[in-house]
Amino acid sequence: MSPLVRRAAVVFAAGAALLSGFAVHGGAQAQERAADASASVAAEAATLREAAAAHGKFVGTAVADGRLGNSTYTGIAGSQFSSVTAENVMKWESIEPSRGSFSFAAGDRLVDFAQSHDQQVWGHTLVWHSQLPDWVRNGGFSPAVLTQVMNNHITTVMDHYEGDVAYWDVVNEAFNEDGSLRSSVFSDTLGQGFIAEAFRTARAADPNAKLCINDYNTEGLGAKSNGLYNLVSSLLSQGVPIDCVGFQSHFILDSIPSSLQANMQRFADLGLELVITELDIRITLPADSSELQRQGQQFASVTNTCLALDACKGVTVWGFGDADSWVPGVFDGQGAACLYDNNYQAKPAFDAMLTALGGTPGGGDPDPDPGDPPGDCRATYTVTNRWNAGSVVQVSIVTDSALSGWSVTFSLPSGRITSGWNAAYAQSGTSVTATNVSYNGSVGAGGTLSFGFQTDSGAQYATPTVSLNGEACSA
Ligand code: G2I
Repeated sequence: MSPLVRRAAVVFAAGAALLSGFAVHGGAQAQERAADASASVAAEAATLREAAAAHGKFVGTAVADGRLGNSTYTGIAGSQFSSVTAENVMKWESIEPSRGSFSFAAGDRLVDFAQSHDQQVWGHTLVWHSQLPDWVRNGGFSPAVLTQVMNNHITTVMDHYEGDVAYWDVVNEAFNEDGSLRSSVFSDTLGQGFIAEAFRTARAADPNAKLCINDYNTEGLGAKSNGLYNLVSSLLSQGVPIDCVGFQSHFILDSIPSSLQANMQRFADLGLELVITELDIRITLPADSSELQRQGQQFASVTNTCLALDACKGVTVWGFGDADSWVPGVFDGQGAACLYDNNYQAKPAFDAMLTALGGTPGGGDPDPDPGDPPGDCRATYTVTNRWNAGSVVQVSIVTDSALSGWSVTFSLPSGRITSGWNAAYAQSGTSVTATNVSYNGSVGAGGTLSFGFQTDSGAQYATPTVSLNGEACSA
């Protein structure tokens, strides 16, 4: 999409925000009408983004570039979220892998995805000690040259995405746990002044983008958040253009800081916008159902904290599917940190977050695919493995309507099901009925259900018609 068209999309989003602000501030009657309208929208909302929009907030997700070809993934990313953050592709090592040579293709893919789904783009991240190419980290640059290298990176990237990216994490993870400044090529060479320099350069590059400082373990009151608070207060008093603070919120089950709201409030009192930028809640595996329920309550409580603060503009989760999460790769034996499970089935956390936003799990029917009649479904029936006396089949169905409980029927012309997963199976002659199990019965509108099984036959046969709750799905 051309930069001009992209710019128009952001201007439109800003206009919509202004309009809703006007309604809320336009006198008591208008205020009541707006509140009524919000309440009824939220009551019917079956998606996170609709429910959040009724409060004037966004709900975002990190997006993994490598998943943009997976339609289950893009279906959820596009329908549930109103903001997207590049999980990796806008980081320095991806965008300027060698000095002065910029590679925007992957970031542009995300911007195009966002624009085709009416989403905001959150830029992540300009100045960070990690995922920083060696030519910067070990470049041995003098302070003057490193300043020029940093400013050139900020300016070139922000110019490219000007009008497309609403918020930038300008400086990421600058603090140690004790609240002191982290050692990095930037702080070691330029001192703390690199932070003010980065923000001033960013403001000049794109005066309309909101500029944020983002960190982890700064969510509750404590030494690290004190360090951040003191620095941000002092920079603001010097006129450094900082607009917002990102609280990453990579939490551990049962350890959400009790001072989250009090801490966020003191930053709000500085006049800043606040955002939960990378929420996930990890569990020691395997997660049992009581842990998954508690995880849901904790996603809801973080969401409620954002709802309680006018300054909090939104909540972004760091990926929505457990299969895509960074957690298991970094914390041995931990995972299940997201809203959806490994098969993109909504977990209790999804329902809890939606409910906290005032939406109704399984409610409403905001047909995500308006070309199709409501209630429509599309099925994929894939034989993933076949040998002389056996086969493995995976079935996935995208449903336009929300489901609370499902039953899928098809015929298996040859052989019998010997084992299966993610459904309960009954077979009578050639007819098979697969029914949801306890954890995957509720599927939001636009969501996907999937299950699989093994048979004792290696025969080849044409793909059968698959029906969902009595209605034949298209293939
Ligand atoms: O570590 C979790 C997040 C903490 N805050 C800043 C975020 O940017 C960070 O995200 C993670 C990504 O989720 C990972 O996907 O940042 C990691 C790098 O620090 C990302 O991991 C990297 C792997 O380490 C690389 O091996 C891999 O090549 O992802 C790269 C791209 O897939």
